[in-house]
Amino acid sequence: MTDTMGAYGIAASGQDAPEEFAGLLEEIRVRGYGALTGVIDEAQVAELNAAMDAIYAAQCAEVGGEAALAAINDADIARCLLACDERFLALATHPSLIAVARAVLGENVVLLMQNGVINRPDRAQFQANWHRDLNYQHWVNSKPIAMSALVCLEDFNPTTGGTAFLPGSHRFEDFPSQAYAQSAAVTPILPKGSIIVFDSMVFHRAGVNRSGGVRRAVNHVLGAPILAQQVDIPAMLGAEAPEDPWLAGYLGYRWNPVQDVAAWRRRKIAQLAPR
Ligand SMILES: O=C(O)CCC(=O)C(=O)O
Repeated sequence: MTDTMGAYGIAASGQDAPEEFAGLLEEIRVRGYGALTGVIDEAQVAELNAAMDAIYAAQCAEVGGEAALAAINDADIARCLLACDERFLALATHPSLIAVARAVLGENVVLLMQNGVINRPDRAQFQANWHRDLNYQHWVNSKPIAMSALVCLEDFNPTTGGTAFLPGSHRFEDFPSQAYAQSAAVTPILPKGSIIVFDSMVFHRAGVNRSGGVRRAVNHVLGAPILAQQVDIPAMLGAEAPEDPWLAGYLGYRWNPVQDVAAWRRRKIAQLAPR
C-alpha cells in the first residue's frame, strides 16, 4: 500500500472574488460591514413590510399572544419568514446576497436564520442591545465564519433607528467599555432597499427609532456549515430538498443533523452524482 498524501475537508483557498465586490469585501474585512444599495425596489419593500406584519401577528397567536414573546425578549421579531411566505425565500436567495456570501464565506454556506426585526418608535427593541450575531462568542477568527445580511425595509439613519456598528470590533475579543462604544458607534445612512452586509462577529445594535413610523428589516445570518441553524429550516419548509445541490446545502438539507449513522450515510449516498 502506498502512502498517498490525500486530504479531505479542505476547501480551495484564495478564490478570486468577483471584481465588483472588491471594495465591499475590503470594508467587511477591515471595518466589519459594508452595504449594497438599490437591491430591492420600492414595490417589493412595501410588500415585504406588509407581509412581515401578517407573519408576526400569526406567530404571536401561535404562542398565546405577544406578551409571551415579550417575556422571552422576542417581541417584534418575526422568525423564519421564508417558511411562511415565498417572497422571503426569494429574499434569502437573492442573487446579490448569495454572490456576496460565496465571496465572503466560500462555496459551503448554510442559512442559519432569517429574522424580521420590527423597530417601533414607541417601544424598546431587544436588538437595540449591543450584540454579535454569533451570540456569547468572545474570541476572534482570522477569516469570517458567518456573515449577516440585513435588508433595510425603511430608510436607515439615526432618526429612524438604523443599525449602529462598532467598526473593527470583529477583530477584538471582548466588548469595549460603554463609553467607548457610545463614542465609536457609526450608523450607516442608507436608503430602503439596501442590504447591510457584515461580519456576524462585529458588534452592532438596532438604533432607537425617533421617527413617526415603524422601521422594519430582515436579517439573515449565513455561516459555514459547522454552525447550526436556529430552527430546522428543511423541516419548516416541509418539502423535498431543492434539486439545485448548492441551494439544498444553503437551506440546510445537506448538513443538518440526521437521526442516526445509517441515515447520515444514506443521505451522502443519495447525494452522489448519478453515473
Ligand atoms: O434591526 C436592526 O437594526 C439590527 C438587527 C439586529 O441586530 C439583529 O437582527 O441581529
